[in-house]
Amino acid sequence: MSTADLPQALFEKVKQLHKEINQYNHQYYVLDQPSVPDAEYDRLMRELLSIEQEYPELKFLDSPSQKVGGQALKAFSQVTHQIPMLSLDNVFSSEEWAAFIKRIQDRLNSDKKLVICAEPKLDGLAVSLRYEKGFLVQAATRGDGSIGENITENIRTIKSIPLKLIGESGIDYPDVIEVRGEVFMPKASFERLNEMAIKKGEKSFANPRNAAAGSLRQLDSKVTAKRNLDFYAYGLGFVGELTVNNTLANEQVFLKNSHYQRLCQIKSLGLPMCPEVRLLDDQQQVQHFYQDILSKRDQLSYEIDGTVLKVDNILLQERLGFVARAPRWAMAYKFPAQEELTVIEDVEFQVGRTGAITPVARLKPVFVGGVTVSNATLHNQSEIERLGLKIGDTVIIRRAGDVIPQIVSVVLEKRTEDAKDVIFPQTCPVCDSKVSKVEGEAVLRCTAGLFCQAQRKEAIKHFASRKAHDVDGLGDKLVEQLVDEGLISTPADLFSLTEIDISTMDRMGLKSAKNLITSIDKAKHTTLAKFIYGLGIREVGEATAANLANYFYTLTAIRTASFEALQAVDDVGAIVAKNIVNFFKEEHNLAVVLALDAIMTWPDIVVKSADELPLADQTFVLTGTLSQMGRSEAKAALQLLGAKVSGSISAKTHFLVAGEKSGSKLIKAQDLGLAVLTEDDLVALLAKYN
Ligand code: I6G
Repeated sequence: MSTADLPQALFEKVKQLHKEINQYNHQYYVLDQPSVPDAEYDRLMRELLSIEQEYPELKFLDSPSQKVGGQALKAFSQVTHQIPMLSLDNVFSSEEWAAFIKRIQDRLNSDKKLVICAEPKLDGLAVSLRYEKGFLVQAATRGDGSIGENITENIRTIKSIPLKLIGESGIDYPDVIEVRGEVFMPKASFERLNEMAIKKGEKSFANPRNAAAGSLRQLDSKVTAKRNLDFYAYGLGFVGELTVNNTLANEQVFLKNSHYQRLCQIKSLGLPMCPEVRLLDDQQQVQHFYQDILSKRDQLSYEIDGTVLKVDNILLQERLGFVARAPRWAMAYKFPAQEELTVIEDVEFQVGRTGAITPVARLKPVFVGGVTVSNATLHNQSEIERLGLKIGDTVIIRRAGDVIPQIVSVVLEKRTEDAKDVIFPQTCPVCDSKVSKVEGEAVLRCTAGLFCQAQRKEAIKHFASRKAHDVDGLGDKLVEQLVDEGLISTPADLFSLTEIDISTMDRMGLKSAKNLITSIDKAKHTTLAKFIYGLGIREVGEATAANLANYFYTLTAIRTASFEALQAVDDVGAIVAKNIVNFFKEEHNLAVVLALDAIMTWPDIVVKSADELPLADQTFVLTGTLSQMGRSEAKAALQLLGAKVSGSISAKTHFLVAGEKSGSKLIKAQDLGLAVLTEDDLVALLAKYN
C-alpha cells in the first residue's frame, strides 16, 4: 500500500505525533525544560510505534521513532566534506593568548578591541551534520579534515539532535545547511557505562571522550542509541543556495555577521548550543571567562579541557582566513593538562592508622592538573597487579580537580630492561612486626596495633582531626615530632603535655605552645559520638559512631557490648561489630580509652524514642560532594534526627540530597519524581531542628 491509499486522517495523526514528540524532545533534551511527564511522552511514542508497525509506509525517515538505531552496518562509508573540517591551534597561558591577539591585530592593521565569542572546549568529537530541506541526511566525523566517516545512523540516535529542523526550508533557512559541533558523553552517563562494563567483566573506557568515540564508531546503531550521547553545535559548514519559493534572496540574508548570533540561529533551528557561550568585549573579560570556566569545571555535567575563543565578527574572520589546517581567528586556550607522563622512581610502603600497609609511588616530579606531583598512592597489591607496574616504568598520571593523583596505566613500550618488580614487605616497614593479610581483603596489615610507631602517630592525628576533637594547632608534622621525641605515644598523653614540652619542638614558640594547650584543654569537652569516632576503630566513621552513641548511651555500654548486641545498631554488620569487639579487647587500647574517659567529659544523651524524632520514618540518600559538611557528617546529623540514610535510590526514598557533581543517582531520582534537596536545603533543614 502506498501512503496515497491510506486514510488522510491516519497520515495527519502520524504528522501530529511527530510534531508533539519532537517538541517534547526539544524541550527535554535541548532546552532542559521538560514540559510533560515522562508517562505522557511514552504514551505518544507507543501510539506512534504501533501505527508504524501496522502501516510501515508511515514510518518516515524523520520519525522520532528512528532514534533507537537501525540495521547494523558492515563498515562506515566515506564522506568528502564540501568545506574542510579544520582543527584548532592551542595556547596554554595568558602570555600566549595575548601574543595571539597581537598577531591578529597586526594582520588586520588595527589595534581596535576585538569582540570574542567564548565557550568551553568540550572533550568530545567534532562532527558535521548535513540538513537538506530541513531533514538530517548525513552526519560525518572530521576524519582527516577532508574525508570523514559516515556515521549518520549513529548520529540519528542522539536525542538532542533533531532529525528535522524547526521551521520551513527555503523560508526560515536555506535548503542545505551543515551544522558542525561536538558530540560528547555526559560525565554521569560515562560513569554509569563504566560501572556496567565492570559489573559484566568488560573493559571500561579511560575517559568520556574515548567512550563517546567508541559509541560513535559502533556499526550497530542500536548500541549507540543506548549510550546517551549529547551534542553542542559550534558553527556552520557549507550553507547552500536557496532554490524554490524562497523569500530570502541568498544565504547571506540567513547568515548573521556575528559568530555568536549564528550560534543563536542554529539554536533556533532546534540544535543544542552550549549554555556557557558568552560574548566578551575585552581581554580582561577573556581572562575572567577562562578562570570562571576553570573553577566551574568539576560542576559541569560534561568533561572540558579548556576554552575556545573566536573573533566574533565574520567579516574579520574572512579577512584573517586560515593557516595550514586551523583558522587564524580561533584558538583553544587550554587548561593545564590533567594527564602527563612520568617515571616511577621507587615504591615505598606507608603504614596507616589501622595498620594497612599502602604502596606509594615516588615519581619523577611532574606538573599535572596545575600542580607538581611527586607521589601517588598505589592502593594495594591488586592495583599493582592490575597495572602490571614495575619500578622504573613510565606511567600516565592523572590529577583531576582536587582528587588525589592516580596512575592510569603503564606505557609498556617505554619499559627498560632494568625495570624492577615491586616486592611487598614481609614485616612492617616501620616496627618490623609481623604482617597479615585477611582472606578476601586486598590489604596487608601490620599486626602491632598501637605498639607500631606509625599507627600511634596516625591514631593521634585522627584523634585531633577536625571531625573528631578538632585540636587547633596540632598539625601532622608536630604529632610526628612529639611521638619521635617520645613525648607522647597515645591520644591520652596529649593532655599531659606542657607549654615547655611543646615550645621545644621545631617552629613552636611559647605563644603557639600556649595556644595549643588551650585547644587541647578545649578538646576535653566533647560528645560521646565524637569520642567514639575519635578512637579510630576500623570502619567506625562518624555516622556509625553516632548510631552507637544513640543506641547504647554510655561508653561502658559500648565497650562491653557483645558481638551480637552491636549488630542491632543501624549500619553495624558483622565486620564492624568484630572490629569494635577486637578494639576494646586489646589491653593497650582499653587502657587508653579508660585514661581518656577519666580526662574527657560529654553530656548525657537525652533518651528519646525513635518515633519522637523529627525525621523518623524519612529516608534520605546523599550523593555528590557536600562542601559545607561532608557526606558522613550529614549522614550522622540526619540519623540523629531519626532519619534513615540509605546508599541507594528506590521508590521508598523520600529525599535525595544532591551535592556538587551528582551523577546517576540524581538522574534516577528525577526519573522517579523524588524530592531533591540542595546542600543549602539540607543545612536549613538541620538548622531547623538543632
Ligand atoms: O574542534 C572544535 C571544537 C570546538 C572546533 C571549534 C570549536 O568551537 C567551540 N571551532 C572551530 C572553528 C573548529 N573546531 C575548526
